[in-house]
Amino acid sequence: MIKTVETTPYQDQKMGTAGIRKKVKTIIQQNYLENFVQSLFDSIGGVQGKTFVLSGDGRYYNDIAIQKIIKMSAANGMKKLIIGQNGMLSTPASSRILLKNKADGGITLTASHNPGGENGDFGIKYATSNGGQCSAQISEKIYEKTKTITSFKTLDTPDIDLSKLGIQYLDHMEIEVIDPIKDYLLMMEEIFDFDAIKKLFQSGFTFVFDAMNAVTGPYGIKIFEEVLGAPKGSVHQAKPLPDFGGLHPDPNLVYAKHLVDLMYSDHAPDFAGANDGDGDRNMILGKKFFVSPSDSLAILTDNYRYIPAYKDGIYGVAKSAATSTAVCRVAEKLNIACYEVPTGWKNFCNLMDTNRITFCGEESFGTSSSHIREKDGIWAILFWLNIIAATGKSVEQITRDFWAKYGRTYYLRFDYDGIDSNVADALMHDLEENLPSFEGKIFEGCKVSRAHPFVYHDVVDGSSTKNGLLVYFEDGARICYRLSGTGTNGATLRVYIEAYDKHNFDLNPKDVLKKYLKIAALIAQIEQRTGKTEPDLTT
Ligand code: G16
Repeated sequence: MIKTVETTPYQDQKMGTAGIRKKVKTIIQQNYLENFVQSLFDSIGGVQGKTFVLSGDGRYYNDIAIQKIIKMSAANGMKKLIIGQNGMLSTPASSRILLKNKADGGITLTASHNPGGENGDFGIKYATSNGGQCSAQISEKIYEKTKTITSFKTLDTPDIDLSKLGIQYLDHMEIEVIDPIKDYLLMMEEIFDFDAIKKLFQSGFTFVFDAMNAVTGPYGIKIFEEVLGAPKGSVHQAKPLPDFGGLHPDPNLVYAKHLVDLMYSDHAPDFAGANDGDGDRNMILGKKFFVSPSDSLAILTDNYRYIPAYKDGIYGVAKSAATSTAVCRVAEKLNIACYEVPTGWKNFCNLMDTNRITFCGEESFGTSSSHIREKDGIWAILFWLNIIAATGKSVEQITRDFWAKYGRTYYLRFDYDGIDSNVADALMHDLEENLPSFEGKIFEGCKVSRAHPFVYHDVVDGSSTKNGLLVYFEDGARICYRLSGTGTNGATLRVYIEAYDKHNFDLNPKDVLKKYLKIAALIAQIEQRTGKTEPDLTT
């Protein structure tokens, strides 16, 4: 029985870098989720006769939200929903399922790398038929709709059993509950040399995959342990938990410190990889060795020929403006295009759809290729394993060879968290105004060569986006400032700094970048405006 429920709009349902992301206590307000979902449906011309992929990363409220959306989908005339068993799919698997089934859209319930649980975050990512997250223009349309919505449609019906694989019906809508891993595994087998990786494990190569108690645990067990033969127990924190076991499921040096500690101990295995809450981010570590995400993108690109799916050649590459320029040097050598786009994976999708790029990546621990339209944590780990299997070299050796060939780009991101949004906006606004006045000036002995906002002109759809402010130095160093689009607690100012060194590869990145951090704080007046004398987080 279709019910039309009257509702009043919320005014804070603007989507950020990747969908809408809020504290759980915000999302569970009366009709909050329903308002957003109905606005989404309405702003894309309804869902009558359409097929969607619907799932989540299993975080707190996933089970309740998914039932609400199933009922709303049926009431709005959706033809079919494809759902991962128990309502769960990783973000990359969801993109794969969407593309494989030529679905019209996808909804992923996740706040990605943000903490889960009752006091954590929840979110909704919306993907269009190309498998990638919707454009800023569509997000804007949805937001406009949320501000005036007056009713939504749902069904008065019991919950659907999502533990059972197969097809069932709700009213006229087909619901197909699928194995969340099968298609994703098939795709990975098509891309990588699984036999070579199996031999690597047979040779006694030791390995840890840390799923951070999040969605990719079962994928890790199946792919690394059962199919590739990594010893049982190689996958750590493998059971997806609604609160990620209290972890902040962001695989970086700070939030995956337990893994970093293991890799810098005397019991370190040969390799460790970790994924985030929804499985799109990755971290790569060797024995007593960390690979920065910007370097990882560059190294994978430089070694593409070892991977069966790419061995015949790749199109160009792309990185977000905030990501280091390491991959640009590889692209130059390979004589392929290197694009620089605003932060947000959706900005790579047009380039992939038009065969301009094969690989892309971001400093925020995301790397992937055109096999899907999302970043892919397990893909990145398999890529590294495949290179190791093909070359017989360690993570450290592969990285050192890379530095020897191209020089080392020292890179770190410094985050200033929990700033009042008005203060943060004013800081960015004034800094942008002042940028031209820095050109030619010398700070701490470093001369600014250029300083300007990063403006991207999409070569495919002609749209323009401004995202971040850039300051370049004559010595090759660079500072990028931008405000995070994924936080739920005030504003986060991110300061990304890189410095290039052709000869010295063993310096401490913090030492190398110290003077640029000082300059960054000085020219943006960070302390005067925020009261912060140092960043809250360095990754
Ligand atoms: C999302 C996007 C990424 C982007 C990141 C940036 O990541 O999908 O493409 O790099 O946000 O976050 P921020 O705006 O906070 O710097 P995820 O993993 O949260 O989906």
